[in-house]
Amino acid sequence: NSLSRCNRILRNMEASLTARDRVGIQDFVLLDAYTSESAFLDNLRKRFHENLIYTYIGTLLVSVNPYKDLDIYSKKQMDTYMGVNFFELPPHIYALADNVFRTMQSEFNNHFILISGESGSGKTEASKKILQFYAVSCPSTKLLNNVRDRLLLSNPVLEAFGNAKTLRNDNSSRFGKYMDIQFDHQGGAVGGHILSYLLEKSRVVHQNHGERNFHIFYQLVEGGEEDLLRWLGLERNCKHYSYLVQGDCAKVSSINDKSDWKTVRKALSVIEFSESDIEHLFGIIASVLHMGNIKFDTDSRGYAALSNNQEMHWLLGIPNQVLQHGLTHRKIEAKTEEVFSPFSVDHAVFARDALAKAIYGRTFNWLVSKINESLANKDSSRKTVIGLLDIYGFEVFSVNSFEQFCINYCNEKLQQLFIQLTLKSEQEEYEVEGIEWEPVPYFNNKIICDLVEEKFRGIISLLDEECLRPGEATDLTFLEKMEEKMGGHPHFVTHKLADQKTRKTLERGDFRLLHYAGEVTYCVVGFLDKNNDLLYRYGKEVMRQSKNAIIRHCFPYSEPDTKKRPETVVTQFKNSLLGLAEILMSKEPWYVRCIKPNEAKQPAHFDDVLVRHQMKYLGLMEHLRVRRAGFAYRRKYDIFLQRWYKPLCPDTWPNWKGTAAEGVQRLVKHLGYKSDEYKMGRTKIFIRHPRTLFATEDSLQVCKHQLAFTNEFLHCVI
Ligand code: AOV
Ligand code: MG
Repeated sequence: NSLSRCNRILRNMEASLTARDRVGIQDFVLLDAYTSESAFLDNLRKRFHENLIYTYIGTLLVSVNPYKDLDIYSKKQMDTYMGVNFFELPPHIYALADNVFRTMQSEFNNHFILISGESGSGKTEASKKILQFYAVSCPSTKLLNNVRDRLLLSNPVLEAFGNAKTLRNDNSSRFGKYMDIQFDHQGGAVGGHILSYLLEKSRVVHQNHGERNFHIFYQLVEGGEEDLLRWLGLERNCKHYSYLVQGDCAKVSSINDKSDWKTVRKALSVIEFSESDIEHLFGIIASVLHMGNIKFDTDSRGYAALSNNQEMHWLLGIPNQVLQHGLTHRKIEAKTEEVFSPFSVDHAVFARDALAKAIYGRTFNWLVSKINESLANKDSSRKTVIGLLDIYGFEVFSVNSFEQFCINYCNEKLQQLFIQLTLKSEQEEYEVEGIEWEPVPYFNNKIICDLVEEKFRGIISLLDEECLRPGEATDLTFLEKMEEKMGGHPHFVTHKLADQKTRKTLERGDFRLLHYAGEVTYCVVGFLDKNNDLLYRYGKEVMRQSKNAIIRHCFPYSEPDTKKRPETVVTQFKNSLLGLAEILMSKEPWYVRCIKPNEAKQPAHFDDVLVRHQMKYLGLMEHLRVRRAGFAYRRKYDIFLQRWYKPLCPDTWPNWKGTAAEGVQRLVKHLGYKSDEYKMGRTKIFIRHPRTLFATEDSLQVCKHQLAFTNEFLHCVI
């Protein structure tokens, strides 16, 4: 077995060396001209054209979206990558997944995989591949297979309700997702838990040209069975629904709504949604569509009255009169009595849309909690987890609004986390451990995070402040406030603040942020409304009368009422991101950095300028520099000695009486580590190359002369 393993390494190394000119290098750490951006780009391009979309920087995986199906995700491939070290086979997302899993198993601790990259770069696909790998590679029993199926099938359900076609990506995630997969002692996947982040609800009522609403609407209309549609009062024609036609692209060539509908239906039953849950769920989806078609006329007094009678009342299970009244009035607090104030037509449209968004948004949260119930593992024995983070990527459109602001802020935070966990902490650790080190400079985007989120002074604070002045504040006063406070900030500019040349590129109602990933110009219109996310109390009260169980669940009586001001949307989002950072910081990080090769979503087209730009802002060069100059592996002395390697040295086996540091020193001497291969820090040993450790790991199994062979061989080829 060991011999065949050595042979495999040999073959892989030989193959990659002989084909080096054609297929590039599989780990950037091994690139000769490693500091040169062009060499980096050449390597990525070469590999991309050979359909080799994965490349390592040490243990970080770079992935370039191929925009075509590659034959590299079969069961056979999964088997091949199981239990294999990074060096042994060409880079693959399965190798990363497998390494995370095995580290978790041997160290019995928690991990997460941060998948990042801009919109359409392949994050969601990567996270699915990882999940599929675990589903296939983990030990299975009948019980575990149940969990496995639910974990897998939660994906199509959440994608149906939370993804949509945008101009950047036909299957763009419009919510952030963090999923924990829980494993037991034997490595069986025994449960899971999903956290979702800020769904882009505004899409329910409005889509830009060339974009769609959430997939589920089209799936239902295109794929729903005849009986079901009849029952829901729906026509099999998307054009019929005003919430589906604004983007003018109900049909998308890369999407098959009919077959996706079947997948979602099947998934819902596997996740154990009852037939009544399913009925209620689609009752809601249909109601939202009907709601969008409600039109208002002006009555004799100049107020809004429904001009057409939709079937929604029946679906929502709310008496017709009550619903109509709820859509055209709001309730005003008076001391002892209830006073109703009728809406104008504009107001009624606004309230209708607000209600549709609230219904959809809350139903989405219900869906997530329902899936979580089904994934929950009730057994209290200790488990370890691997978390998968797949969030909406950085995006820029011709017009950018509050939603892009939140999404891009979120990416800014993730980049900051990446910097803290890699570039910054790595270098600080060398300092703390007293290891000599030439610092590698990098761009720290903290300055932009602060600009957005700093208390009292940041954009979020100013926006919230304006939201507290109803009647007085407008989007424009918000803009003015920002101009007042942010003037001179190197990452903020508006029409008023700009120099002459830049001013030409800005409208008066715009502000521009220089994000780590590029400039984005935001149109300030709608920021206050969207941040307030106002839903009239009366609307909620009406919903509580529904016979639809999900709606009743989503609009509970116990909801904190208007007396206490609810947190604004952006503040809730900011806090949820803080919570996420905490969750992640308590785990061991792994990274997949996704790159989009071209803007046209085309295979075999590698746009140098676009890729170079992403390489830069993702900090790949800096990461490589730190990796090259630094140490790939480090472990506390006691762990290194006790948990792993002490059997390899007669001095330390079976019991070592001295300090752990001395023990490790003896051990590595005995193993023949050369002095430039490792450093002894204050509390940890640092090992420069994975190959050194790899050889040591193997020597636990491989006999001595084979070890020498492996070591020597690796030394001469790498
Ligand atoms: P994203 O998650 O990074 O964008 P996706 O993972 O949805 O991007 O990828 C976009 C599209 O690229 C997919 O629908 C596939 O068609 C294609 N694709 C991505 N990765 C692969 C792969 N490994 N093999 C084949 N095709 C792939 V966003 O969710 O928009 O930030 O918010
Ligand atoms: Mg996605």
